[in-house]
Amino acid sequence: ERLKMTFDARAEKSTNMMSARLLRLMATKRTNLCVAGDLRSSAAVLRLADAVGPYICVFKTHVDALDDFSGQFGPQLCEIAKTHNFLIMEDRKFGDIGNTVSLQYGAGNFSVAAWADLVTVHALPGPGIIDGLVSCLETHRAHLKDRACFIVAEMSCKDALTTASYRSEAMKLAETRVDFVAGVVSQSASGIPSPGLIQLTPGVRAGVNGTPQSDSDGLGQQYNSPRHVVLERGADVAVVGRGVTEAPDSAEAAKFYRDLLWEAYLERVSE
Ligand code: 5BU
Repeated sequence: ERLKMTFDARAEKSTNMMSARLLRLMATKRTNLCVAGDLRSSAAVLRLADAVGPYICVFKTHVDALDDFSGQFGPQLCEIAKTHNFLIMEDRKFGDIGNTVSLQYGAGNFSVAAWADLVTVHALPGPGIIDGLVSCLETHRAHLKDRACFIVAEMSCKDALTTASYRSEAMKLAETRVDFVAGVVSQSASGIPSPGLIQLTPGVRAGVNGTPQSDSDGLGQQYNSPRHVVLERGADVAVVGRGVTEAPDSAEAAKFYRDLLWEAYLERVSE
């Protein structure tokens, strides 16, 4: 069964080069933590990536929320990713027709395809959105082999419209396009069709130093504990944003989350 398999064993079953690469990275580095670097300045995001780098498998960005994005951001983040051995995910949540996402992915100010190993994609437009992203990589003739996406099958926020039937259609889309799909963003493992697909789960926060576990942020985000998302909801990679960025010491916090998440993973695959 998928959830009982080790990341290494699942990498063997993987049909996508990037999911295999990420699963092996997680197994080797012994971390299933993704930190969401949702800060306002490029320098602050780069500083954060460098500080949490030793403890993460993926660093997740929202570059359209930066006050001072410049063309140097991507290459600088790639340098830090190389030093600490993690992948970069731009959480762009593409959601348009193929032609438009192809432009948004490869061009514009952000040139996401040039520096982000992974991107997130809404399932809403159907298979054409994957075709659009792949065609962008084909025309640029670069990165065809070292890029992949995660399909947003289910959102973490309260009253999200990602219903059970939407979720199951999104899973089908993931399965039919494993050439470019490395995994799904989801709050549970139900219906994930293949052991090679990676479940990324945001909405994770723990009570630190005796402070109580918060279960929401006042704007619809819903939080679960690291242990709960890995053991009860099937998270392979857990995303922690403010749990790390609002902590007094982000490296300490990342280490704390890494330990809790990895321990939960070991418990899940043990026996
Ligand atoms: P937080 O600070 O841990 O709440 O940040 C969560 C991050 O994950 C943030 O960057 C969101 O944009 C992202 N996210 C999410 O919270 N829920 C979802 O369903 C998806 C992405 Br998809």
